[in-house]
Amino acid sequence: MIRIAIQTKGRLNEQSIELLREAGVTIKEEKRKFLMRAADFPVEILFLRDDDIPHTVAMGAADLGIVGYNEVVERGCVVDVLQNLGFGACRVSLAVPKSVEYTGLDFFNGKRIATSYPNVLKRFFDEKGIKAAVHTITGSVEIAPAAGLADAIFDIVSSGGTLISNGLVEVEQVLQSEAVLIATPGLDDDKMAVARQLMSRFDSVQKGYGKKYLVLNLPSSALDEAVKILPAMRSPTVIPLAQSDWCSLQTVVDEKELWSVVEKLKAIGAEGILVLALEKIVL
Ligand code: PRT
Ligand code: ZN
Repeated sequence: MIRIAIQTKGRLNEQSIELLREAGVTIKEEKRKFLMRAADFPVEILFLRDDDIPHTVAMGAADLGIVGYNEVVERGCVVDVLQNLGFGACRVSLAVPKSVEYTGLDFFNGKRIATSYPNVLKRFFDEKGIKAAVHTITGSVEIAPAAGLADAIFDIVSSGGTLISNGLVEVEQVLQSEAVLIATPGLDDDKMAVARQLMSRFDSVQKGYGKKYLVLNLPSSALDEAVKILPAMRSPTVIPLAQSDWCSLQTVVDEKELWSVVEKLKAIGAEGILVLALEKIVL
């Protein structure tokens, strides 16, 4: 039995549960407890505040954890980061009021900076030789400059909307983050085998993120051109149709390229184009 800690509620909770579910680890949602056994895989799920996950995994009270990389770095706990999980992307950045003239890192010398990530910030300032007063605030860091509590902030940014609505401008990106799978250092062989199995399943789920399955009919004469348009994993699957000069083509397409690919295929005579959801890619 392996124990994996995930966030109880908050931004990473739903996607952590969803990733586990897609990897074949399901928990009965209706009666959520602090510690739950998965129905179909030798895993126990421990629900914690994200702040507590790195420490819990470092001391071995949970074998694995799903948490933002920013929390791992901030807590400074000794854990192994096994895998990036492809969700919860954000950055931890310095931001200043848009009214000030920002001329570079020297700006922060002698300034007061509000943050919930004091350790990451102090380390960054030490590396850069900046002497600033770092004030730790839990909660709404972005209101600190307007409230006269700080000259600048160091906080998580994702879309940037929160900064804009508080009259702040992002000036330095210090740490890139996303949800990661962490492990207690030196897991025994049995637990590591389960961890590897989970990692391989997570990998398959992630490979399916942002991908679509495309099925279409095409005049056989346009096949060579279609193959050039399609960025298939190896090469598209081609199936002959009853009408001898036509074929059916199946392939995986990145969602970002979907419309441009579809339009190019239509231009060379493709018909009956189906775009289907793709769940996992097992390589
Ligand atoms: O209760 P608990 O302690 O477990 O949760 P929490 O409130 O400390 O964390 P939570 O749930 O807000 O975030 C969990 C993790 O999600 C973070 O540690 C990050 O790894 C990740 N993440 C990804 C984010 C964001 N994106 C994000 N946008 N965490 C917070 N934000 C906040 C940010 O603090 C700021 O207030 O969103 C605002 C900025 O967002 P934009 O889109 O306006 O730029
Ligand atoms: Zn937290």
